Amino acid sequence: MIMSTAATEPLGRMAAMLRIRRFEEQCIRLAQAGQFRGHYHIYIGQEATAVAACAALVAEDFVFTTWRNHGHMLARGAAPERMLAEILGKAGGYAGGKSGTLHLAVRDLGILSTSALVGGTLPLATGAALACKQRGSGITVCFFGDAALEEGALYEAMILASLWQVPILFVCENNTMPPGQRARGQSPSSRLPANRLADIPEALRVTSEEVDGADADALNECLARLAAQVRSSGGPRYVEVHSGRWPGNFLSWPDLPGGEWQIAWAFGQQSDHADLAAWLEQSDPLNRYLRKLVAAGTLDRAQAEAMDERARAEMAGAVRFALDSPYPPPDEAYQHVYAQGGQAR
Ligand SMILES: Cc1ncc(C[n+]2csc(CCOP(=O)(O)OP(=O)(O)O)c2C)c(N)n1
Ligand SMILES: [Mg+2]
Repeated sequence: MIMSTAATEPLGRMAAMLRIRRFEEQCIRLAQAGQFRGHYHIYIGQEATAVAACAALVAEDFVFTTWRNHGHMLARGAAPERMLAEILGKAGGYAGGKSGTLHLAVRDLGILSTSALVGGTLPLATGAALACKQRGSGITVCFFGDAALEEGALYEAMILASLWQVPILFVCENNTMPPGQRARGQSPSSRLPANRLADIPEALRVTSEEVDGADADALNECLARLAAQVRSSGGPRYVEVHSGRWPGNFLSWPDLPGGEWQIAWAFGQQSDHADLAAWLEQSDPLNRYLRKLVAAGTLDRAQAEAMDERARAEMAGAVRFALDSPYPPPDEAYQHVYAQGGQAR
């Protein structure tokens, strides 16, 4: 069942963003404490995109995502404790501990796949959109990073989506930074000869537009409108979301420069970490949205603190569940690995 976190009202969207922020911080803490190994990726700074996109979906729709998948899954209604247990490789996780962060999926929520391949999600999502067309209902949302535009799979998928006119919303999350502003060790920007990446889908007759990833209301309006167009026209749409890259977003080893997000930062106090302070001001959708809601009188500091307390408590509970969950027994290692005659065994 889809949970009510696919919020459409301002306070619901704020709460949904906060849940993602607090989940991701716990994830970093668990990784740094050695509770799980391998690389992982964090969605801090892009929360408003997942929340807006998932608010536009209904139960029968499909979601495809990448290694930066935690926010998409939470916004779609996945249970944080089962996600964290999966990330820790525990039996209580969505795939019994076999998928880890890089292959999280929840079929009942229509989250059919996380692809850890750059661009890998696009052909799968286009296939699901073709399935939506054939059954006559539902749409597919496909999230991917800006580097996917350097992959042939993206062009193949987008050409087919355009030729076949399938109901898919392509969401390119461009979190690139100009080289001069990028902290040492961060991912390079995509390198493409197009001046404007959003021109590329237009050339394939996929209508595209751009939106500011730090503006939660603009995202909400844009993604609701595009999802409605996909639903009514049955054809593809494309959006490029521009997000300022969060300073902790180091390749596969995220960190929390300046510590966990503080509500006080939205109420005039400044972080002592200079990069973080600048990012909070210009690019953080959460900080900016909280400030906006307070200025509009939609909520006050006490209400914001109570909302944050609920998010923190929920994620602390998720951590306890994940840590308490046992590892799967070794004799299950070969179960659910191979498919035979349509059945996993
Ligand atoms: C086909 C392929 N090539 C290389 C990689 C290694 N890789 C993992 S993430 C990444 C950068 C992706 O950048 P982007 O799509 O912009 O997403 P971001 O991580 O910035 O959100 C690369 C090159 C991969 N996973 N798959
Ligand atoms: Mg990127």
